[in-house]
Amino acid sequence: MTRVLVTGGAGFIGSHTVDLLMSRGHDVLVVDDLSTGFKANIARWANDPKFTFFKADITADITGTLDQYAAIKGPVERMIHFAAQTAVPLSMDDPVGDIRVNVMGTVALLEYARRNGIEKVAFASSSAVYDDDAPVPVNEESRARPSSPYGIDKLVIEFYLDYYARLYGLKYTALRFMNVYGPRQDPKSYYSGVISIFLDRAVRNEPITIFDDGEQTRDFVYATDVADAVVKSCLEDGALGEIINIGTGVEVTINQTARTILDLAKSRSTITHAPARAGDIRRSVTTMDKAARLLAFQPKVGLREGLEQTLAWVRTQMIVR
Ligand code: UD2
Repeated sequence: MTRVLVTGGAGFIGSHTVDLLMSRGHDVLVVDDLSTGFKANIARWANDPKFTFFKADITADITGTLDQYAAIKGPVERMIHFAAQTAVPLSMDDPVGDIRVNVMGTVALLEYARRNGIEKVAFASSSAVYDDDAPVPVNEESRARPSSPYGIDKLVIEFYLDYYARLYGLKYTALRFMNVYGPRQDPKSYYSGVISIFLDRAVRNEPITIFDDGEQTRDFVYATDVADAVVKSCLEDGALGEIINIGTGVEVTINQTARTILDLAKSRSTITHAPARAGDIRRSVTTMDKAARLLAFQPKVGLREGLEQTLAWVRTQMIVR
């Protein structure tokens, strides 16, 4: 059993990763400032002796926190790094603030990792690093040319990981996520994922807005499948120094996605169209070869099943409100 630090572990994808690690008996330390994560996402583990939560910001010095944990449990052995400012539009509004959290916060963690002999780091990167004109399907060799400070941050961190690997022998795997969806994705901000927004509107029978003609495509991957890839890349010693796309390889239009959601929810929501969102890419889907070859990664949850499960969760949230 391994002691794993999960930064951003109270967030959407982070908490699914924590669930998987805990269910396999690992000792998990979550560091999260709860800026976009929720304690409710990890509440089920609160009384488990193998679970520790520290509310802390990665840009503050968390060395003391990690040392405190090490004194009680033993040193952190592996790290999964999710903590970040994840909103693309916010990164455009405040690129300096974005670097502070995403780049400087990460480099501080990498310094901790190499000074304390952390065995391996798994990093949550993004398909936002790719050129908007990348070939379809996109693969890991496609040109990286981010269209946002957020995408630049993720690419810069990949370079830092490579630097730490070469200079200090730090082991790592970076995963570039496609469009992740599932329970716990917050629909309430203007940069929320499209599926979380559509499901939220559908259960309330409120109109949904499709930008452009709706024939733009995405590769939607379910959160527990992403958690599976992350845990593999953290705990297995393969895929060293590799960058791997995590998606499904299935390209779906926004129109199809909307129709499936309205159908599953038996919703009376109407669909309205609005002009294309600035900077939206037209088609996005990944090849799966590298994830299959290096991580034996195979997504288990198809879109319809994933939408059903997410819908069930959205309904439980309506009762709570
Ligand atoms: C995703 C990531 C983003 C960044 C980017 C890189 C999510 C939530 N966002 O943005 O972080 O990595 O990829 O390219 O994964 N749409 C509608 N109606 C709505 C909302 C969205 O039609 O109410 C459309 C939108 O125009 C787009 C598609 O749905 O064509 C997906 O939008 P999104 O915001 O969920 O994700 P995306 O791919 O723009």
